[in-house]
Amino acid sequence: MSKQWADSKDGAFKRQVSSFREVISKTHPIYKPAANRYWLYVSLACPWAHRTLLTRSLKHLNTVIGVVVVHWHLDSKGWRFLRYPTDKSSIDENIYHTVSGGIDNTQSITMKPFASIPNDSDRLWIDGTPDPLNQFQRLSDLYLKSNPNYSDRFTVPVLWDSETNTIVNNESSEIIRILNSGVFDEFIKDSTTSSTEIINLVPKELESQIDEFNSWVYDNINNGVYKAGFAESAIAYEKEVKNVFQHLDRVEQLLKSKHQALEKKFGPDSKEILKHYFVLNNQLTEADVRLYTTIVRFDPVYVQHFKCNLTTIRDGYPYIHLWLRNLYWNNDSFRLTTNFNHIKLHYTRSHTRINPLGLTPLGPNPHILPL
Ligand SMILES: N[C@@H](CCC(=O)N[C@@H](CS)C(=O)NCC(=O)O)C(=O)O
Repeated sequence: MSKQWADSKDGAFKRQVSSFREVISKTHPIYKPAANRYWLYVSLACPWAHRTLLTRSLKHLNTVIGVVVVHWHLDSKGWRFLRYPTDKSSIDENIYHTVSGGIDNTQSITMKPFASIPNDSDRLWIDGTPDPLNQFQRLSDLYLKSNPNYSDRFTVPVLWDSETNTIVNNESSEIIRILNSGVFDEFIKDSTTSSTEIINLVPKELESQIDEFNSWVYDNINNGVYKAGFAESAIAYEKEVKNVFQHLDRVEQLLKSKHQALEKKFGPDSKEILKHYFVLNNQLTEADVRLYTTIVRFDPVYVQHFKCNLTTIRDGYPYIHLWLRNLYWNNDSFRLTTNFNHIKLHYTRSHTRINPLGLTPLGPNPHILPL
């Protein structure tokens, strides 16, 4: 199996290519659109899985696509689920359809100090969920059920078909396009939502702009922080960390000119500004979704854990910081799918090569500032 760590001679980190790449569509011979047939297996810590959970929520698919949440601790055998309760009545099916993915997000507020949480903690709906479909113990069971010869890493997210018991797709960028494609719109039960109100995160006329933005953001920011954090030589680390900040500067400039244009249009103190304050075309798109899952982790984790500490978002990037807080505080989907406890515990306890003692830093306090 390939390693999570830097493999190459120059100490640079290379991410593995995903293996399951099917789509769901009316014309697909196997994977037809349906309600309650497809499930997302996610980690609330993982920025790639977070994209899919966020898209599911923004598209009102919480009652159409189920969610299983792995325990935040990634051990030597990979991701695991919580033990399936012996008392089955304690499994409330509805819990799989909540916006935060089956985890009560208010736990973030009432959670114990990090020091008292062991890595094998087993708090149902807090540390993760069981797998209600097959009662599997490990994410690897899904991969091996789909392909007994699978020999790569067992990564989240996974889009799973409960009818054929196979993985449809394990590449987050493709899963979010499937969820956005509209194939599930007819199954949305949310009576307050008409199909015209369902957001299209990749409108045709913006597709090439979104792809172009995603491509440099992925390489230099989303994956850039991993390349800095997993680097195994000072030369590789220094090159990558500078590169991350050069590209954050680029996003900052873009958002600054956006904000200035909106101020001109609506007046400097207008409430309208934040309603249009997104990275592309004054509307919420997939570009915001994909950038958000990295930026929201930046100050709490990437600054210290991945040593991306030339500055913080809150201190060094006022326009990105405003954009981040606007998404988090003004949009339920962003806030409720963000779980700082899973995020902090996962990175600091699972990457023992970076943080051998597994101590979880308490700060920053708060994890995200008010708007
Ligand atoms: N290309 C994948 C990458 C997913 C990925 O790297 N997930 C990480 C968590 S952040 C994972 O599951 N790692 C488990 C492992 O390496 O054992 C995607 O975007 O879907």
